[in-house]
Amino acid sequence: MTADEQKKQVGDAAAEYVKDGMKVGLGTGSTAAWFVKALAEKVKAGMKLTLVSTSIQTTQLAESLGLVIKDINDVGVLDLCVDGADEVGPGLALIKGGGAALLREKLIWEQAKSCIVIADAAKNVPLLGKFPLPIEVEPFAWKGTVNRISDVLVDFDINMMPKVRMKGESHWITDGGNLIFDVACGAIHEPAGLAHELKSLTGVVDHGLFLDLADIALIGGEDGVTVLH
Ligand code: ABF
Repeated sequence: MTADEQKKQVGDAAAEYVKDGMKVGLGTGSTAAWFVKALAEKVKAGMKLTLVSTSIQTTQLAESLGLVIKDINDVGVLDLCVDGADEVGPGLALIKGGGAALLREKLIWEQAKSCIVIADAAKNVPLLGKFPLPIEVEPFAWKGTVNRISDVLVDFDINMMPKVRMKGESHWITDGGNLIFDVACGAIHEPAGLAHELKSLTGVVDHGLFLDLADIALIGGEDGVTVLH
């Protein structure tokens, strides 16, 4: 199975967790897109859902499929959020943010009773860090913030400089107007400690470490979907 076939496999599988009347958060990325498409089929067949989105990109996809996206401030606690990831590590520790949607994703995850992460097999790793860690930074005085981030990284034996994400010639600005810096950590041995220290820095809005947030992971593969707890 190709990675995309696995992404569809787990997107379809996640849609089976959605029941009529649920309030559901829609994730961002190519795997989450398969989930959105599967959900659109259920809604076409009569399922009634309240939906919120983690990005402009997902909102545009959902609305193109005839789905109605509500304002997260109008819906209260969500029953479920389904989203992709860049890496799924031990204890369902995740790296997310490759799609530059980490802040809105994390906010919606925090408002959901249950979170399901969906990923192709290659995303399932024994140690986080091969995928560069995204860090969302306030644009004002960002150079000072990057220096503070670098100091924290050194404390965790990560001697790599944060690299601003570019889209063509311009700095990639997130849906919320912030910058994304990627750090090629190589390996993250203390995800909780690093997450705490990064979040404490003035100028850091958030980061791509999603810890103790996923309830289950659906991992695609030749032999079917593996459910990780
Ligand atoms: C989004 O999906 C991002 O947080 C994550 O980086 C990305 C994974 O994208 P894909 O499913 O296309 O691999 O949730």
